[in-house]
Amino acid sequence: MDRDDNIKEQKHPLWNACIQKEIERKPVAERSSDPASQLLLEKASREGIETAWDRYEAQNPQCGFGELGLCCRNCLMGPCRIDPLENGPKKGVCGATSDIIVARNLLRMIAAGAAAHSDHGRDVVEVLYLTSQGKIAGYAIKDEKKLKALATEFGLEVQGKSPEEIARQLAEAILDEFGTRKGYLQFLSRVPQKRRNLWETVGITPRGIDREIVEIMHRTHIGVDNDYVNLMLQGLRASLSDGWGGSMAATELSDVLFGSPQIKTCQSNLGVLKADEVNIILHGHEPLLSEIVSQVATEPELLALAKEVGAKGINCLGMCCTGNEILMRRGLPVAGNFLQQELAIITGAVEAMVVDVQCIMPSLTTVAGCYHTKIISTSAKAKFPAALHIDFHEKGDQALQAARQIVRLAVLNYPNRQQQKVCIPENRMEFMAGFSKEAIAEALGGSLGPLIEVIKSGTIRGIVAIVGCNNPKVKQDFAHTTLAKELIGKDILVVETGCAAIACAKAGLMRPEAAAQAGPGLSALCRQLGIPPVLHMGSCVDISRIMSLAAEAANALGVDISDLPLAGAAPEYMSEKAISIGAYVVASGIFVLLGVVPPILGSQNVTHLLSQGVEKVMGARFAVEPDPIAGAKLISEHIEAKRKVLGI
Ligand code: SF4
Ligand code: MSK
Repeated sequence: MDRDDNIKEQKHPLWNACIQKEIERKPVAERSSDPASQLLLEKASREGIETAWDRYEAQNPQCGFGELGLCCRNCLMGPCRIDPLENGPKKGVCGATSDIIVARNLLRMIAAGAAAHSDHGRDVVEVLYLTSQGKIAGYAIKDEKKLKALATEFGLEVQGKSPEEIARQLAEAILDEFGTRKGYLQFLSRVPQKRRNLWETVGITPRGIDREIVEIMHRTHIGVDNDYVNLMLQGLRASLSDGWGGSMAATELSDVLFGSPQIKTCQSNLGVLKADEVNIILHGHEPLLSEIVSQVATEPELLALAKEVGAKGINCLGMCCTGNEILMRRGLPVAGNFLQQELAIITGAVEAMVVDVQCIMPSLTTVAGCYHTKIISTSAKAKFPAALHIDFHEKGDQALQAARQIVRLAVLNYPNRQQQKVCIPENRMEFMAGFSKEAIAEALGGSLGPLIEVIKSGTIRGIVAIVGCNNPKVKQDFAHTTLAKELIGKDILVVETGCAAIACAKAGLMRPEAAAQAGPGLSALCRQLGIPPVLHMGSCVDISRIMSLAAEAANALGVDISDLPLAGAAPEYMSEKAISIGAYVVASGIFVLLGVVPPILGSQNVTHLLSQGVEKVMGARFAVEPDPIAGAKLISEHIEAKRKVLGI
């Protein structure tokens, strides 16, 4: 198929059809705590544009069976649902109880989340493999030091070999991990021995991600695994294969290909859009697309074309985790987090929104139909009716050519901007990012030792990872920022990834000046190092950076991860990936606080297992607390209890 045939602009009936229906809307101040989002929600309301908040409110009341996790359609004797009311059915047609149905549903969510992260990881490994063989243009090995360290970790000889040869062997070894027959993952060597022994005893040492996901789908088929405890153990095992396998491969090899993040200053929020430049938003997850598009956007021919059409330049911006990837490595501005994707188009100032995979709302093409924005899909795995599709195969020079074509289309779309519809909020916030584990160690003088010392001395009480999405069930960004402020005020260092990190960046909590909001110990440490009290560690898959850091700290102290004063929190999560993340964080020994109730309350046994029983085995559990102030108190109590046991 030649390149022109790859461009398919399908005119959908909804294209150019703004939604004029009158919608009863909640006040914007109840929907979002972000002033830029509030401004654009007002604009959406005036222009009759429907957003995720409108659709959420229209869904209410949401299905009670779904909320409790009590509906099953795993076979064609169903769909079945368990009615918690006294006279309702208590078993599905096959005899499945609420325990079985809730556990199976949760497992399938873990499988989907783990698959999303790990398929992203596989794409990155495949590009490294092609790069090592010179079969792809536009990519290179940027971090040879990390490449050699990883190869050594995988038992490969690096002496006397070219970077390309090492990269080929490493890519082959990691590709093998996806369906490995050796029965364990190489990255598990990072985990303290005590925890590995525990996983072995319980029978949840993770194998290759492909195998774990297939096994979840097998076990949750009608009439296979009917023991909710046994089911949940497989859920933990598959999630560990994500956290210590697929996600870790995505992070580590992205660093090899695009460079390990270093500390830098960036800009956030919709005020980063420029009134007199071509604005291109890169949205989704994989850095493979965003890195190359942002690279070609600096080419002289494309900049000259932008001048020709009357623009002063080309402004490449990120959104969601693609935004996190390019800000961590290139320092490019991030326009917003999950709930701002529609709002970005509503500014009327976006020439193209380029998307790959994950967290991309199907509504984007409808919203774009009311403005001049082109939605350009690029992955064969994620197509959108009414979007322009430009295939971004990472082979030969096609990725480069596709990237140039995308930027060109955006530039040529600039004259179509309707000035009377343009509203760019003034809200823009500077912040520090790039806190990879290596960059943190460098800032501390070469190792994590000083960080461990300040935790031991009590200068900082512990570390909490705040991660995850936005969800219209929660006032946008409010839970993320309130929880972070409460924790730093208690001298707890906060590390973040994903849309949570973007929320705190926009709120000014990632500036060194935010040290003034921290407790005395953390504040002094931040001033001494010139860093903020809330550190941006990257995208969703980069939670693996946090896991590696936790493992390294535990190994240095000679304890298990579960002994450390650590916690995780997902105050506004919505995606199945977050369910997988929560599961591997708990299985790794870290307490997790959720701000949104997961769909498990239909089974008292599963609820009890995850909120209490699991602690006896894993040394960690889940807690649900929608109020971020009460949540911070719970976390602080947990951290102080851990300190007491450790005797620090
Ligand atoms: Fe109903 Fe059982 Fe089939 Fe589920 S697996 S739909 S509970 S019969
Ligand atoms: S992008 S998974 S909404 S964090 Fe990673 Fe944000 Fe959640 Fe997607």
